[in-house]
Amino acid sequence: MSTSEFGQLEVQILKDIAAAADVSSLDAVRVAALGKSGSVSALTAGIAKQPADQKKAYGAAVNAVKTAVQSAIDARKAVLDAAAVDARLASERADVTLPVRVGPLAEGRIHPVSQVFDEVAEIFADMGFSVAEGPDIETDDLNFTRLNIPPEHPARQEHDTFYLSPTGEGPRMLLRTHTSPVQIRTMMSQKPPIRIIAPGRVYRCDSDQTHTPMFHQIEGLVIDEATHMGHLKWCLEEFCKAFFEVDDVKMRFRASHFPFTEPSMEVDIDAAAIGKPGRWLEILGSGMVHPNVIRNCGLDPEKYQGFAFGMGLDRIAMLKYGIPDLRDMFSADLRWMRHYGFSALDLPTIAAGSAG
Ligand code: 2NL
Repeated sequence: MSTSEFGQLEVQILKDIAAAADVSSLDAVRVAALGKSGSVSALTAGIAKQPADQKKAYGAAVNAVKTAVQSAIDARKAVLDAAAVDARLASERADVTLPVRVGPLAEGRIHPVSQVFDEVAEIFADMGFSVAEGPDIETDDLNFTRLNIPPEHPARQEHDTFYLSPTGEGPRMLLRTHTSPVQIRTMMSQKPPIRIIAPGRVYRCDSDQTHTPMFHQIEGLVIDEATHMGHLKWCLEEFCKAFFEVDDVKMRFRASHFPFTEPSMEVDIDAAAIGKPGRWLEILGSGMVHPNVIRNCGLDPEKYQGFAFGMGLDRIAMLKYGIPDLRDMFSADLRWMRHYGFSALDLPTIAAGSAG
């Protein structure tokens, strides 16, 4: 073929490219032109047969055809790909308002403790708190000593601690009796301001109608340079209103004692919040972090103060959702889960609370 005939070939191939209606027919055109025995590849093979003085011009003409064909293919492929995506989007559109189909997603349930944790985390996230976590197996130092509970302190007995067998190496370990060690770790490793909640499993050797050897706690900690009790009261009041989904909640702060806070307060709410007016319900313990605890974590108590609180997640789940017996929470009874569990698709929000 002479170079004057290249134009015709190119026009024909470009027509075929334009006519290709889908990616596979475009690919057939590509193979017929640029494939091993394609029409354009045949021209490349012809370069060697040209007289020496025409080789260069012939080669350049072949390359021009090749480039034109390749770029036309690329352009057509982009158009066809985009059309294929549009077609998929049109045909695979999901109607998210349809009810969930029967199947695992409709059958499965979120445990009330998980549900309540998600609700609490959402409420505190809105007030600028982040979630901190730590190990279930802790040292005596982080679980007790740094919290202003030295060895031989009577509070240690009240905690009914599970100790691990000594290994002969390092300090004797225990199962944490509260999530406070998470806050201790945070104070030891981060510079204030600190605003965290620490949820998790805690362990105490105690078992009856209202106690299980493992239960869930959520503690909160705020450390800054001018934090006072007004902040604590506002924060807990906002939490109670949001959690129990009421516009107003009557609260009572009762003087109490914890080694790690001074002063310490237990907080009760009027049970009107759960539809049973006239009774007080204890929902959490709180206080201003003891200066010794701040000092024990390497911070200067003259510069930093803050507040902390702790509550039983299982307990507030029972109060909010009318669950009668704590022990059923951990019995893995599917009938119980069907009754008290939540659908995976009911996401908790501040506006809607549990939503169902
Ligand atoms: C309760 C009482 C409380 C705390 C927990 C705390 C943690 C640090 C420093 C100071 Cl690192 N305090 N935690 C404070 C007051 C009460 O929990 O009755 N929980 C179920």
